[in-house]
Amino acid sequence: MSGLPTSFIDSALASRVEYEASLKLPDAERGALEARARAKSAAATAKDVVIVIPTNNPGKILLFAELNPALKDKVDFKGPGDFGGFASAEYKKINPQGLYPACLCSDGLQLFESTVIVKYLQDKYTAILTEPCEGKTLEARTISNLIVQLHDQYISGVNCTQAGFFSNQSICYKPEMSKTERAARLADLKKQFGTIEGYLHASGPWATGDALTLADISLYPTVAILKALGPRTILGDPISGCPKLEKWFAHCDAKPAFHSLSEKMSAFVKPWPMPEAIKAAFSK
Ligand SMILES: N[C@@H](CCC(=O)N[C@@H](CS)C(=O)NCC(=O)O)C(=O)O
Repeated sequence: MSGLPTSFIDSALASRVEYEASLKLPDAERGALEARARAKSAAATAKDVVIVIPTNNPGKILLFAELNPALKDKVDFKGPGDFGGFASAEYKKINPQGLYPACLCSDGLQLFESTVIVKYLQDKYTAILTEPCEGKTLEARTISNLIVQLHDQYISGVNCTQAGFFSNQSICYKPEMSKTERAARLADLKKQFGTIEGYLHASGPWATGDALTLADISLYPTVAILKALGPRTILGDPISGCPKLEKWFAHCDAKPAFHSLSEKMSAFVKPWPMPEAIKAAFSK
């Protein structure tokens, strides 16, 4: 078989013992062994690639990376254009839901769902994180999990990918939604923020107390994007009437990593014509 290494120096195998043992194998098996070892060593040096658009669900990963500068050497961010464009067949091979974000991990895993991806990075890179976003107490970690769940299930996520199904947050930008559904989702969105208000730490400054958690990383991008969209349409200020959320948001927004994400998302949604069109149609 051509292309087989003729010495240990040329081999991808990790030790001389392994290399010498491989010489006793048939060529095809040796070739496969060398190929696996080459792939492993390439993956060991490769970065994770997270595919994003500048909106709130991918925003939690962008924010986590911004808060943990050492991740710059470990994670690259790419956009839809690098994978065949929005909802392309190529992208759907990575994320069958056709939604953003997704992650091509350096170890070969392919992931989607923003919370799964952020937890993967949190777990994989524990040793180099300066802001691990993990609560210090059982209570903080558990309330953080609850807020993330409320956020992902009842505010930002759509749990059916067939046409005509929507998340609560999309009342601001999906014109196809019926008026009845939009009114119900508007009430529910307010209710969910009210529920989160009840679980927010009384004195903060972060969602669950004195340390950043995934609750902050998940909630901030959503409140920020809805603060940009809401006043243009039927929502208004998404957290009006929630004083703890208002105080928490101001605390986050004063931090450059948070504010710069908010600015990126605001610039992305600024040209959208949908919010005003929805408002006009809703009042008819
Ligand atoms: N539960 C998913 C939600 C993903 C999601 O809805 N992403 C939005 C961006 S914020 C999206 O891809 N929207 C594109 C579309 O609706 O066509 C997650 O957390 O990753």
